[in-house]
Amino acid sequence: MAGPKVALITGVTGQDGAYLAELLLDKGYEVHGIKRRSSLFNTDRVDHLYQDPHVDHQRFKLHYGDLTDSTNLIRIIQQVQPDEIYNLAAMSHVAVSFETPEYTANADGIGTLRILEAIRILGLEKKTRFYQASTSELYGLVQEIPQKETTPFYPRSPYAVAKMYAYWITVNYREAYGLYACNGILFNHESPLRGETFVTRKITRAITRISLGLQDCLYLGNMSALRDWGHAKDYVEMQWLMLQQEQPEDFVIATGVQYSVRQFVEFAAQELGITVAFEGEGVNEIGVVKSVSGDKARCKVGDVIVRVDPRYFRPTEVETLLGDPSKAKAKLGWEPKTTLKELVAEMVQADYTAARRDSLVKIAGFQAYDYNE
Ligand code: NDP
Ligand code: GDR
Repeated sequence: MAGPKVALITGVTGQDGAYLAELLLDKGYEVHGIKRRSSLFNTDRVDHLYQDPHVDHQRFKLHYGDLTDSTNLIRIIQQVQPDEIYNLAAMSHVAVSFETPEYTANADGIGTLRILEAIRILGLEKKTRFYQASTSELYGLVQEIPQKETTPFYPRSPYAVAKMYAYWITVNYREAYGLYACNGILFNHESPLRGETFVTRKITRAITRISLGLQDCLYLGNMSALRDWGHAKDYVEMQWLMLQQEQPEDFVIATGVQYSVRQFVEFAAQELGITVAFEGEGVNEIGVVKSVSGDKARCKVGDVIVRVDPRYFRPTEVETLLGDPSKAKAKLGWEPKTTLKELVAEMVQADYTAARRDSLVKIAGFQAYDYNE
C-alpha cells in the first residue's frame, strides 16, 4: 500500500507556512518544514502542530535549513524525497528589501533556483511537484487594471525584482526540463498570524492597544495605497490545489476587491467601536478621536490616534493593486471565502484578546492570574 504523500514546506514558520502545514496534515500528508536557526524560538506559529520526535509515525518534522545554503537544501530534499515542495520562504517585507537588497536577491531569487536545481541534481524531475510563492508585487507600477496572469510586470522594489527572477526561473525549469512547477501570483493575504510589521497587523495590533491605553498613537506611511486583501487560510488552499492539476500552470489569486490602507484603519476602528480621525483632519490640526463608544474603548476624545511618519514611505511605492482571479475560478473552482470586514473582525478580535492580557498584567501584575487569592 502506498504511504502518505510527502510535502516539504520552506518558510514553514511564517504565516502561510503555518496554515499550509495545518491543511496538509488534515489531508493526511507527512509534512516536513525547513526552519532557520535563530537565537530565540521562532516556531510559535507551528508549535501546536509539534509532535514528539520520539513517538512512532511522526507526521510533522522540522529541519534546520536556509535558502542561501544549497548543500543543506540538496541534503534535506534527498532525505525527504518529497512529492510536493512549497517554496514559501522569503525575506518577504517590501520596505526591508530596500535595506537588504543583496540578501533579498540571494534568498528570494537565487534561493528558488537552488531548490529547482536540487530537484534536477537528485533526479526528482518526474516525482517532485514545485510551488513558487509569487506575488502581486510583480505588477508594481501597474500596466493594466485589474491585473491578471497576462498583465506585464513592472517590479518596484528589490523584493519584487528578486521575486521576478524566481517567477521566470520557475517557468523556465517547467519548459526546459518538464518539471511540474507553477507560480501562484498571490495578492496580499492576512490573518491573525500575519507578521506584526505588515500594515494590516500593525493597524489591528496598534488600535486594540490604543483602546486599552497601552499605546498612544499609530504611525503609518502612505495611507492612500490600495490593496486587494484576502485571508491567508483561503489562499493556502489554492497553493495546494495548484499542485493537484494535470498540467502545471500559473494562477492569480485575489479577491477582486480593493480598499485603501486608510479604509482598513477605519474598519478596524469600527470593529472596536471607536471612531478615529487622522493627522491634519478633524477639529484641530493634528487629528483627534472624534467620538468614543462601546465598553471596549478607553480612548478619550482629544487623543491622537493616527499620524503619518515619513520613515514608512518607500523609495518607490506600489500605489494600487487589484487582482482578477477569473482563471482560478474557472479552472480550479476557487473563490475566496472571507470578506475584508470578516478578516478585519478576526484580526481585531485576536489582537484585542492579546492586548487585554497585556493590559491586565500591566494593571494588576501577576495577581490578575492568581484566582486563589
Ligand atoms: P512570512 O514573512 O510570514 O514568512 C516567511 C518565512 O520564510 C518564514 O518562515 C521565515 O523564517 C522564512 N525565511 C525567510 N528567509 C529565509 C531563508 N533565507 N531561508 C529559509 N527560510 C527563510 O511570509 P508569508 O507567510 O506572509 O508569505 C509566504 C511567501 O509568500 C513569501 O515568499 C512571500 O514573499 C510570499 N507572498 C506573500 C504574500 C502575503 O500577502 N502574505 C503575497 C504574495 C506572496 P523566520 O520565521 O525564521 O523568519
Ligand atoms: P506589501 O504589504 O508591501 O503590499 O507586501 P505591507 O503590508 O507591508 O504594505 C501595504 C501597503 O501599506 C503601506 N503602508 C505601510 N506598510 C507598512 N508595512 N507599514 C506602515 O506603517 C505602512 N503605512 C502605509 C505600504 O506603503 C504599502 O503600500 C506584502 C508582503 O506580504 C509581500 O511579501 C507580498 O508579496 C505582497 O504583500 C503581496
